[in-house]
Amino acid sequence: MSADYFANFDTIRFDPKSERDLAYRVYDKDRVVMGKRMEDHLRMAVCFWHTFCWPGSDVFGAGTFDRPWLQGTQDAAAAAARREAGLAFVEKLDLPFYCFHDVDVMEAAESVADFRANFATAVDHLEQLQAQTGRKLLWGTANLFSHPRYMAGAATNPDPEVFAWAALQVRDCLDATHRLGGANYVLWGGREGYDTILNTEIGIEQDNFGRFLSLVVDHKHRIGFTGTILIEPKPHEPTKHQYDFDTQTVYAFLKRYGLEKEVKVNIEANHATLGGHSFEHELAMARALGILGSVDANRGDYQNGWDTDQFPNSVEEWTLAMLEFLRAGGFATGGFNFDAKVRRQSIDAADLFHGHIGGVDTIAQALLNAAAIIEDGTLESFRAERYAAWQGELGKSFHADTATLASVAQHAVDSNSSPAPQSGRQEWCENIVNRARCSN
Ligand code: XUL
Ligand code: CO
Repeated sequence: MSADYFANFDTIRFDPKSERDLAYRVYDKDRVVMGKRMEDHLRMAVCFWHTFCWPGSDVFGAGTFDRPWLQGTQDAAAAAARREAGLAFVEKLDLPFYCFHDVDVMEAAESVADFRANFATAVDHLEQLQAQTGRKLLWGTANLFSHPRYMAGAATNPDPEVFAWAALQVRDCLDATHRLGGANYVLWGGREGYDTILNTEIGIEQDNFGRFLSLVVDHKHRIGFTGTILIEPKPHEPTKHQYDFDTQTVYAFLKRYGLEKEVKVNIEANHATLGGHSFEHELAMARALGILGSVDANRGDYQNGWDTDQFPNSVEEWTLAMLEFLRAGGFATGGFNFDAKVRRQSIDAADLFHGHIGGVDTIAQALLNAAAIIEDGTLESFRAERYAAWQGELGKSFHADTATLASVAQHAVDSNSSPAPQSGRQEWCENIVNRARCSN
């Protein structure tokens, strides 16, 4: 029984004075922060793909992990073992949620009939396991990028037959997510992009992508799914140029196809940094645009340019992100999903715990720091004060329907003076953030 793989591990609990490694030192799920329990703020999830499907392989070498559910071929027994191990692990971590791709939880199948039958078996089993373990589904998603049929994209494939296969997978996976009580449904455009413009018609691909997303949203309403549809931006990898480059690009795409009220973003920390942004920039942009949905929690590596999907471990960086998160009002249906994997040499069962415990405590500490900064109010007052003139008579008059470029320009002519420069006080702001580290 693969669930027994974790039999020697106790459930991970909050125990700040523990002498053992396997305890949360900060994450106290019942602690109330800014009026909400930590567990309800953070809504953390374990992902299937990195933790239960990836064997520890890289482009130079084979898998290094010796896990019972990775033994043998991609058969039904291995898939069932993965499902059991997955839910058992989430329960041991005492986290509320998990996430999956359709292919993560089922055995491989080539024909449509086999694919659907295998996935249906997996969903039945997951439903039982959810009831047994009390764990919930944060989001489901269809893998539209691993199978060779998707090598030239799914919804953006030049071949409509591939578009139909993608529709089949998303329809079935959205139905399954609905049945399992999932809180969201994610679309990461794995190969929705291009490698060379020499063979690519961007206009046709964009229209097909927009059409696909409209059909997904329509299906959501047809089946009565009340969760949120999320797009996960990423600038490149696997394709050279991914269409869902970043939050701002996704918003423009949603606007163009009239979907900006229907779809939000699932922001991934490492995708933000690959796009040349900071993680907090992407969160701030999503907040400004009103489309912050959920977060894939991980980090990249400063010395290389690919998606290393490491566990979050910088409280300093995450404090900046959590400020934006709290200002946005936190999650409605989203959560923090550990889209992160232990390193290839971290082969022990304990390493899976260390990775997740470290990530959970990093985010929990950042939440405490950000809450302390916001509750203290100094930084928030400064920010409000900086823009206060826009609430005054002058600022409002520039937004009045009667204002024209000429009337606004006339104000400068009439006042005939230079605006008084104001310090942006960046270093002082940074000091306020650093001070919060010592206060809780
Ligand atoms: C890929 C990635 C995916 C999505 C789900 O970079 O982040 O795992 O989160 O398809
Ligand atoms: Co992700």
